[in-house]
Amino acid sequence: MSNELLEFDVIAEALIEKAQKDGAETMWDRKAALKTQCGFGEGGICCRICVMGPCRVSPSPDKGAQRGICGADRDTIVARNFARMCCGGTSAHSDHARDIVHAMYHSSEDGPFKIREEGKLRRIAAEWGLEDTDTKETYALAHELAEKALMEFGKPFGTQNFLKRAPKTRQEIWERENIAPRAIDQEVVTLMHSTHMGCASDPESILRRSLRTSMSDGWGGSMIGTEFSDIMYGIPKERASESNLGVIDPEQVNIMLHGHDPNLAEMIAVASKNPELIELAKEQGAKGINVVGMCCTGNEMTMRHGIKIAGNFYQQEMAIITGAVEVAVVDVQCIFPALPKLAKSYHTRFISTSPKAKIAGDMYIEFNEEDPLSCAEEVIKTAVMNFKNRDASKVDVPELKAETIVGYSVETTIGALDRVVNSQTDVTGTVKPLGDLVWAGVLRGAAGIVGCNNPKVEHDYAHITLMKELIKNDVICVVTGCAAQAAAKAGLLKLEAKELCGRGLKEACERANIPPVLHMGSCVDISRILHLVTLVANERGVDIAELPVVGAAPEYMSEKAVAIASYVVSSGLNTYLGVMPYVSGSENFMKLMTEGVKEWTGAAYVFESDPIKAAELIMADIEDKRTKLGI
Ligand code: BF8
Ligand code: SF4
Repeated sequence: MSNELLEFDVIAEALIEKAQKDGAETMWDRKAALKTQCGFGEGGICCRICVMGPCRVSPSPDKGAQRGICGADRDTIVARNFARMCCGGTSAHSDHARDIVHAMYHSSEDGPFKIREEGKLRRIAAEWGLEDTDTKETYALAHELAEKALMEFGKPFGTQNFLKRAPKTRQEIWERENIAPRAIDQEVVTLMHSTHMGCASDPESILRRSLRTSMSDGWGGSMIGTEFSDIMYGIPKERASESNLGVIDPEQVNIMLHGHDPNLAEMIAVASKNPELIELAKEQGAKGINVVGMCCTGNEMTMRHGIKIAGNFYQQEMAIITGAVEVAVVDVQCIFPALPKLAKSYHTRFISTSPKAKIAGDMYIEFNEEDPLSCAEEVIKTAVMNFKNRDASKVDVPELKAETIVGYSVETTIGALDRVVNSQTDVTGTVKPLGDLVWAGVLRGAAGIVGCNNPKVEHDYAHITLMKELIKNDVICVVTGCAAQAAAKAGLLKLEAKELCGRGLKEACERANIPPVLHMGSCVDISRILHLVTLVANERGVDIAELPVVGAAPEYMSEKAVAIASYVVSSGLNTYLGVMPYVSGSENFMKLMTEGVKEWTGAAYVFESDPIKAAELIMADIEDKRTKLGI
């Protein structure tokens, strides 16, 4: 099958042809079967919030039905649908975080969940106002901090603890605009309530509440997910890895980890080193056990262990189509329900592990926090024993893979920045060198480029084109999620990528010995970007909205990305979306998103599907910010 949306991806076409030969169905077959997608859904003007509907209203104010049966007009319907996407995204990130906190609550000296970063544990405990953080026994403190973190989901009073990191000006804006998020569960529940039939109909109020709910993701759930994962599993450090389907090794037992939550993945990483299981693999004729990552689990694992990245969202099917994956094991989020059926076209066993994401047609091995290693060992044993079932005639692994450097947590990035200063005379261990580079104009600014793949967009093209345009113009890029994996595959996470940069960024990369595009982790790790930007704003004594920094999601598809865009805008950064969310049916709501919100937060959503044009807009935005700062 030839598909113009794949031209940028040099190995996809061959694998899709292979799938057809193997009688396996892919997302492209399903996309074709769907024919034209629904225009009402696309515009966000179909309401099925109550059972008097569904009510599809006209996108035009001049003809057709103007209101649903209850009287909701297109502005209300679009706003409510948008709000519910923010709820979905916030729930996903935050419930992930809750699982991490639960694991920390179960941590112990001799159990499978341990505290690896005692310093960070003590720092965050102090930041959150716990007592005796210097002296308390490690696990007693970890349990106390975990309990406090669980309260962030349901505390009856107060706002999210991490908001205090932000510049004072930003905190005042959040208070003034009533978008400072309270308990995470409360924000989601209250917005679901607001958008129930017969509740809020004022689009402006619904958008404000959507921002507040999304804020409970960015500065709540996601930030907790990142920081607590670091405490338990380690702060990511600079390290080498490889990326693309070529990391699947036909001579080894291949286990593809897919999903998001590092709890399961970490246990699999541990269990895959069990000498008995490695021996068992050898007895089956394999050279060893090869764990590879897909999507955000891949990001978590490459950031902390250098585990190789098999691919991003859109490649989850491709990996199985190689015919060399013994087990695809998943936890939550971004997992195609199509995978069990696809796996049956090959020898692959598809294993789900989370009761929250029980997938029809799976083999189910529940991940139990109280005995996590047994699930991991069973997964690996299943993979090892499945090696002999491979059909050699169906094995075809593309050779393509790219070297990559990963691991830019905030801490590691600050460490790298220390290389550009004179450690004898200058302050080290801060973001000051980054601020200096931006203020001096060596770097014009920075862009956080994040998000998914979407078959509405040529695979990886928008990510890579935007990144290349920006680095050419001396804008340093920080990336997470599937955007980071796109960058990795395209070679943008290598030191050599400096050759694609403008003079200033090239020089900065040489002095700091970093690539121009920095992998900051999974999608919850966008909180690392928020944190870094916050540190720079605080160091310079300005608000986040004043910095020459933008957010972008060129190929996003998920509700999580909608929540992300909303908390990034609320944090003061203009956010460039390459795919239209379902809001085009309401001009008024679009105007609120692109203009109105600017008056509240100092930033707005920008819709631009062409990455070249988006880059031009971003450069103009960055230069405008610089002028206003007088730099
Ligand atoms: O949280 S970028 S496709 S994998 S949603 Fe999913 Fe999108 Fe990838 Fe991670 Ni994020
Ligand atoms: Fe129709 Fe109103 Fe019910 Fe929505 S809430 S389905 S617009 S009647």
